[in-house]
Amino acid sequence: METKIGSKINFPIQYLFADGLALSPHLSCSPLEELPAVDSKLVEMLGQDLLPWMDRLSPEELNPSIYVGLRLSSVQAETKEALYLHNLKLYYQQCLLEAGSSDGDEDRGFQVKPSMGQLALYLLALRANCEIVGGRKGDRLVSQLKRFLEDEKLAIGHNHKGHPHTSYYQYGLAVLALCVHQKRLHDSVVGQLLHAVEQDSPLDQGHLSVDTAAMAGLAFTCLKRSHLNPKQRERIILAIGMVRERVLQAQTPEGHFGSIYSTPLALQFLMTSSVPGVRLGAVCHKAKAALLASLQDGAFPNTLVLSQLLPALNHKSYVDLLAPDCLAPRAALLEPATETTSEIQVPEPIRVLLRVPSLLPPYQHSVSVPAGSSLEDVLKKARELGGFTYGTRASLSGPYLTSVMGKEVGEREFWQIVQAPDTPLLQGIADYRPRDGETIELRLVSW
Ligand code: B12
Repeated sequence: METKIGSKINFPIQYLFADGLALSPHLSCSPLEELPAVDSKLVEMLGQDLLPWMDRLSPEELNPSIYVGLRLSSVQAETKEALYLHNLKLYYQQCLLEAGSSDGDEDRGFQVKPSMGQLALYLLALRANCEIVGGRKGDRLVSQLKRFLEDEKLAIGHNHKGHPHTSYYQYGLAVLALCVHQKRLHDSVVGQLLHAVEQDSPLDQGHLSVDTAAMAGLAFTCLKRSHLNPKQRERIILAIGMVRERVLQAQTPEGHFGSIYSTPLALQFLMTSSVPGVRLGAVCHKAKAALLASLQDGAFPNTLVLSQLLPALNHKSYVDLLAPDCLAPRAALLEPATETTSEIQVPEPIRVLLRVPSLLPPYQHSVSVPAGSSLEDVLKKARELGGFTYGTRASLSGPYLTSVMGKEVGEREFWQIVQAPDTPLLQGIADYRPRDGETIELRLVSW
């Protein structure tokens, strides 16, 4: 079973806002802004949550995003960081070697090859250590990523009617990763991402998620600053404005951009996107306040999202990897003290109704689990009871549900997790903890 991080963070809310942050309209998203003292305490606690993950060095658990998040944060894991990067290098370079010499023999060595997005995150990790890819190994990595992007460009097609094999999120991530290493992409490759953003009308709800838009915005900002595609400059500047508008329009009354979990990337993007005459301070501040309130409720147990949040709390974004500051002082993280509980409390049992309406015959069963169990525990219990099966795939966000009752997802389909009657969950099976009496539906949907 997955071990989860993120014990509830018990900051008194008045402490979080002790310096009057909540009311200051002057706090901008500018990276030049002084880091408020309250943030450094918070960052330290969040960084500590990442520490146990730095010890997980098996190929399935290595996550370049964690490394990038820490390097762009104000905290450091000292020797663990170097060891982690070393293992990332061993794994990714080995994968590339295998890819180069596989001769179609897919089964040798690593079971699952890194996706375009994972390779891109690895490139970001190298840059976070102030490395510029070069040499034979580096060139192979860059060529591989460029090939991936060319394939995606073709999959979308000249008429833009197709879809990337992965997603526009990974497309943006790959453009960004090559950009921070100053690797030029053909205008037509950048053009496909520009087109996706240009066609995404916020008035029409927008088909790109806030995360995807923010990732594209970070990629465009990098391209703008690096002058890598001068012929596209005007279009890039306009697209940055469109992304900004899309992200700002997605702000909820509480202050999040999209959902709580897309706010970290949205903030990273907005911090890079200061415009003369446009004050983003108040909106960004509201978002930050909403995030802090959510943290207070222990709402950030997912490592991947934490790794996207840490840079934002340090007023940094992935675009800073264009010129990373590897000498910036960062506070050393201390291993969290292990809690000793004297009494072993047996949690009350709760009942969760699990439904799979998409299949014939539909499945419906009430499952009893101890209070505090994850949805994954519910699925396991249902499987033990018989009549229910499911499968998962490891991902950087945790276990991703890929099949239910033997039904594997097809292209551009996924098993959506919904709290009945109609609320898609904001967390995956490992992180979400259902309450007593709740009904969870697994729906096969297209995306
Ligand atoms: C694209 C995307 C999707 C696509 C993935 C399909 C595809 N071919 O790309 C679709 C639309 C299907 C999807 C589904 C879901 N997603 Co989604 N997704 C993303 C997005 C925008 C990018 C992921 C990515 O490519 N990362 C980069 C690559 C390199 O990393 P990777 O690990 O190899 O990527 C894989 C996983 O991320 C996996 N995946 C995608 N979403 C999720 C969610 C969870 C919880 C898990 C474990 C895995 C997972 O699919 C990726 C492609 O294989 C992220 C945004 C973000 N900030 O990370 C949200 C994000 C990860 N998704 C999220 C959520 C909540 C979901 C759902 C649980 C929604 C739901 N109610 O059903 C489902 C997953 C259900 C399941 N079956 O387990 C949240 C997770 C928040 C959290 N607390 O961890 C994010 C952060 C969005 C957000 N801001 O709220 N997602």
